[in-house]
Amino acid sequence: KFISSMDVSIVGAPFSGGQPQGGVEMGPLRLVEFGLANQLQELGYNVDYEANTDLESLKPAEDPAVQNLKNPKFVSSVTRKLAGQIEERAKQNKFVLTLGGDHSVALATVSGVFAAYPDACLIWIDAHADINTPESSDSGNIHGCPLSFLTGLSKDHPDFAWVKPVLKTGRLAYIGLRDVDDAEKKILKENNIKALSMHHVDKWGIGKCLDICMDHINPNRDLPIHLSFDVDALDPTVAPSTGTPVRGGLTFREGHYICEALAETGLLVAADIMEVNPALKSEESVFTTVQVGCSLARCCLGEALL
Ligand code: HAR
Ligand code: MN
Ligand code: MN
Ligand code: MN
Repeated sequence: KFISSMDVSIVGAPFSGGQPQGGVEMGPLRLVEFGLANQLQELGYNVDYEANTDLESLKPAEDPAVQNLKNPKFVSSVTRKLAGQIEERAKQNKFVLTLGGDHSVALATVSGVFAAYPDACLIWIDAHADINTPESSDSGNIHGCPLSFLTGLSKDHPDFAWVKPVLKTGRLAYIGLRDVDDAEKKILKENNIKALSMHHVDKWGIGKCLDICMDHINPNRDLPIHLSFDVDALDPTVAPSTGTPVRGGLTFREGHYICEALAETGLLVAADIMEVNPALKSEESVFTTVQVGCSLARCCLGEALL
C-alpha cells in the first residue's frame, strides 16, 4: 500500500484548450455538483477540493499553432500549473482524483503523479491512444498527444520542454481502443506498448484484459498505479456526453470492473476522470454521463469492495 491515509484530493481541471469543443471545461463542476465529494466522504474519506476556477486567466492574447499544435501556450501553462498542484498533493500521501477537462490535462496528472511516484505505471482507458506527436497529429488537438510527450517520443516542442519523459513505454497499457490513427498504430507497435482494443475485450473478457495489462506493466504487483479514464472509452450509450464518442465501447460493468479491480490491488494512487462534456447532447445524456463519472470515481476508491 502506497497510500496510508484516508485523504482524497479532488483537483478540478476545468479546461477545454486541448480540443475545439467548448463545454468540457464544465465537467469538473458538474461532477462535484452531482455530489462526488460528499459521496467520497460517505465512503470514509477526508476530501479536499481545488476547483481551479482561474485557469482562463492563463490564456495568452495570442497563441498561434506551433509545430501544428493548437493553443500550445495555453495548454502548456495550464497543465504546468496543475502538475505542480498534483505533485504536491501526491507527495502529501493523498489519493489524487483529477476531474477533466479534456485529456491534454494528462500532461499534468502524469507529470505530477510520477514526480511523487517515479516507479508508477499508467493504465489508460480510452477509445483513442492519445499518443500522436506534433508531426503525426492530423487535428493539431493536444488532447490527442499527451502520451507522446510523457514518454519522450516528442521532445523538441518549445512550449512543452518542461514535460519530463517520466513514463517508460513499458509502464503504459491501454484498454478500450477503437479509434487509433495509423501513425499512432505505428508508434504503439514500434515501442512495444501493451495496447488492448475492444476486439481484445470481446475475445478475452475484461478480467483477462486487465490481468494481461498488469502482467506487462506491473508484473510483481508492487508498483504504484495511476489510472487515466477517458469516459469515451465507454460505449456512447453509457457515456454519451463526450466530445469524440465512438460506437462499440466498454459496457457499464466493464468500465466499473477496471476501477474496482484496480482499487482491490491497494496500489492505486491516482485517477483521472476525463472528457465529461456537459454541453453536449440532452440534459438526460448529461445526467447519465455525470452519474457514471461519479460512479467510476467511487469505485476507484473502493466503493464496490466487500
Ligand atoms: N487521434 C485523434 C487526434 O489526434 C483523435 C483523438 C482525440 N480524442 C480524444 N482523445 N478524446 O482521447 O486528434
Ligand atoms: Mn483521451
Ligand atoms: Mn478519447
Ligand atoms: Mn493521420
